[in-house]
Amino acid sequence: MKKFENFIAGEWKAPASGEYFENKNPADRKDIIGKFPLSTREEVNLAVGSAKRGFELWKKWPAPARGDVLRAVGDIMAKRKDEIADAMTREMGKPLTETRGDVQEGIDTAYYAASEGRRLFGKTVPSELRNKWAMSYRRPIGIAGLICPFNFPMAIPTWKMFPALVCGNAVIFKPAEDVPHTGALLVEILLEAGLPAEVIQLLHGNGETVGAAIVEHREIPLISFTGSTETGRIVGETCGRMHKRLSLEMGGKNAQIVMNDADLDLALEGALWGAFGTTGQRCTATSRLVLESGIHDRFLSMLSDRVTGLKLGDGRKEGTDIGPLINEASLQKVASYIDIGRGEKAELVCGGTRSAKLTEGNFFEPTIFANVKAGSRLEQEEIFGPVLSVIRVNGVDEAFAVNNDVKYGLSSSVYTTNVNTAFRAFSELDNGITYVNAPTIGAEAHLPFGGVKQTGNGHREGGWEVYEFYSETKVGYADFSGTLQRAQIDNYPGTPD
Ligand code: UN1
Repeated sequence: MKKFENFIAGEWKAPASGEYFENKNPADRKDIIGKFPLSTREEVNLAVGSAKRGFELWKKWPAPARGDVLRAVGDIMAKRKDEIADAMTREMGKPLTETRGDVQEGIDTAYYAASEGRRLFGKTVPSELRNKWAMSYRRPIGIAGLICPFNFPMAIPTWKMFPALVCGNAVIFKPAEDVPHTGALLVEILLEAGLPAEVIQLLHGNGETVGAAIVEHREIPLISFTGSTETGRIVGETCGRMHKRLSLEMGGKNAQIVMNDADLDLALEGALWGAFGTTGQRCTATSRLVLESGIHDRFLSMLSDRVTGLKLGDGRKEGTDIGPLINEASLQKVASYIDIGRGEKAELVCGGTRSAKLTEGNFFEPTIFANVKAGSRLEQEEIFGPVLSVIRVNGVDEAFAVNNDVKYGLSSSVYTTNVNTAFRAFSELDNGITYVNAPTIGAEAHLPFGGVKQTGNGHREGGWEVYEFYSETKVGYADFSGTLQRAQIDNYPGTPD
C-alpha cells in the first residue's frame, strides 16, 4: 500500500514517529487510498524553522511575480481537473460533478489571486501638511497556519493558501485527516508551478496533535481555521491569548424560505441541491426549509416525491445523486439527530436510516422531517448530513424571524416573485450571504464568503476582503519640505505661506 509523506523543509519526509493512519474511501471502506503520516509537535517545529527561511525569500518577490506562480498553479489544475476530481471523490465521496466544481473553484481562486498580485492596493491620500506625502501599503505578515476541513478538499485550502501566498506569506498547511490525498496533490502542483520549496509545508495528522501544535506555535502569527464551532472556540481562545490574527469559518443552520408567490418548480430544484448536494456536508447546506402555509402541503409532497427518487451511491459511478457521509462518526451524529427529531415529535417524511443496501460505505438515506418546531434542537443545531427540517410559517415576518432565530448566520435563501420581499430579505436576514431565487449554496470565488454570529469572527474568505486578512497595513509619510512640520500643530490656526 502506498505510503505518503509530509512536505517539510523542501523535502518529502516520512513521519518522525514512524506512525501512519489509513485513508479510506467512504463509499467502500475496503478501498484504502494510502497511509498518511501521523505528524507530531517536533515536525511542526521543523516546518516552522523552514517556513521562516521560505518567508524571508518569498516576501522579497514582487507581488505580480508571486501572482504568476499562482497563474501557473491554475493552469496545471485546469489540465488535471478530471484526474484530481476522481482522486477527490475517492477519498471524500461526493459525486464527480461536484468534485470537478470543487477543483474549478480552486482554479478560479488561483486566477483571481494572480490578478490580485497586480493590485494589492494601498491608498495615497493628501497630507494635512505642505510638501508631504501620506500613503498606506501592504506588507506580508509571516507564516500562515492553515487548518482545513474535509468537505471542499481543494476549494477551501485554495481560498486560504492562494491569498496568503500572493500577499507574501509562507504557509503551513494541514489538510483534514479524511482528505490528505487532495492536500498532497495541491502541494505537488504548487511545487511544479515554481513555488520556492520552503514557502510551503504540508503536515498530515490529527487536529488534536498537529492542528493544536500549529495553533499554539509562537512563531505562527496567522491562523485560518474552517471547521466546527466547538473546535473554533478552542482555536479562538488560544489565538486570543497569544494575540494572533485569526480567521474562523464555522457552523451554519441555513434556511431556504419559500413564499406563497414563489415559482415552486424552481424552489424545488433549489431545495434538492441545497439540502442534499455534498450529502448535506456543507457549511452552506440547506438544513431548514421554511414554507409559507399556502404552499406548504403541495411543496412538501413535490419534494418528498423527488427525494425518494434520489440515487445514493458511489460518487464515481454514473447516475449517482448523493454520495456517502465522510466517516463513521458522521454517520453516528446524523443517526443521533433522527432520534432527537423523533423525540421532539417531528414527522419523519422519508429516510432516517443508514442505507440497507449499500453497507460497504457510509451511506445514509436522504431524510426529511416535517412539522419541525422553531426552537427545537432539530431546528437549531448543525447536523452536517442529509437531513432537512421543514417548518411551516404564516407570512414573511414569521419566515424571517425563524431564519434569524438561530445562533449561526452563514447563508439564507428566499424564493419569491415579490420584489419587495426580495429586498427585505437582503436587508433583514442575519446572514453573511442571502440568495434570492437560488439555493443557499453556490458562493463564487471572487466574492467575500463568511457568516455572522457564531459562524465566524468577522473575517471573510475569498473575494477582495481576504487580502486584508493576509496582509498588514503599513503607513508611510515622506516630508520633502526640508523643515520640521508638526502635524496637528503647525497648520492650525492659520497656515503659514
Ligand atoms: C461550504 O459550504 O463549506 O457555497 C463551502 C458554495 C461553495 C463553497 C461552500 N462554493 O457552494
